[in-house]
Amino acid sequence: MSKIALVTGATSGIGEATAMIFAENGIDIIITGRRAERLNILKNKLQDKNVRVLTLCFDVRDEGEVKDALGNLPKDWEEIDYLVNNAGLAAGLSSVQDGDTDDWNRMIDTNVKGLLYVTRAVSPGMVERKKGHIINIGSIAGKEVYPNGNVYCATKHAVDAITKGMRIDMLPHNIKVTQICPGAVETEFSIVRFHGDDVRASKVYEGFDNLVAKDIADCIWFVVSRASHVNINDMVVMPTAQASGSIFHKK
Ligand code: NDP
Ligand code: 8X3
Repeated sequence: MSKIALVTGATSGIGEATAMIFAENGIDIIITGRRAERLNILKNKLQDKNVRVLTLCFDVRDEGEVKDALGNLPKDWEEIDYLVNNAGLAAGLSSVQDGDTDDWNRMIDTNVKGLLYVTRAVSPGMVERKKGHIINIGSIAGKEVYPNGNVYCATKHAVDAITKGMRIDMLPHNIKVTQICPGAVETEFSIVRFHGDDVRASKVYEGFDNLVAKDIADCIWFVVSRASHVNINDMVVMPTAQASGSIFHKK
């Protein structure tokens, strides 16, 4: 029987590329996000790879929606092998004294609480079956703090801590837990961060070779395709031209 992966935030960027690499490797795939139309378009592309695809449209911030979607999976989709907690965002880039509390709530609710709600719904099945692999998408922003990154960095530091905690909790149950921490990847991330200002967003990636979503999807595939006794705990992946959250070598 083929394995099953669930990727949150598959309507764009890293999640979409990850769904594709799973499909290319014969993994049946549950794709989630809030944009139903994009999920359907992606479903068609993934099915071309001859795998089964289930779309689930929900907001990870809404505990009820998460429970509803993941607590009522069709029988032949229940046994999830890989959970990729990818859905997330940055909103705004400003000092704490100038920060927008709506932005803060969006980031905390999505990046921290959303990841927890999804994991709470999926992990008991893994524990029961004594197998599974959870991959959390952290960030370089979860390893250090950069100017005006305050709350986004805090949410990714939380992902870092939650990942370590999960690994301890899952240890007796034979479940692998990995964190992948990318540097700058050009996706819709900066457009979302700057509230739709795509000119400002594109400037983030000017003057150096940024990562692309497939670079991170390749890393995710690497970690899930190791032998059963090997777990990659943590992976920090940067563009060659990026040394830290805020130090870039730009042409
Ligand atoms: P994108 O904006 O391209 O993709 C984000 C995805 O998250 C979308 O599919 C979006 O789907 C989903 N999402 C956002 N909010 C919610 C929500 N409330 N409920 C459900 N799904 C949601 O960005 P990336 O691909 O770059 O980001 C993916 C992850 O990678 C994030 O966790 C981000 O923090 C992290 N990351 C990104 C880096 C980068 O430089 N790009 C670097 C380090 C980490 P929809 O809008 O349809 O709901
Ligand atoms: C996303 C990339 O540069 O904002 O996590 O930390 S960055």
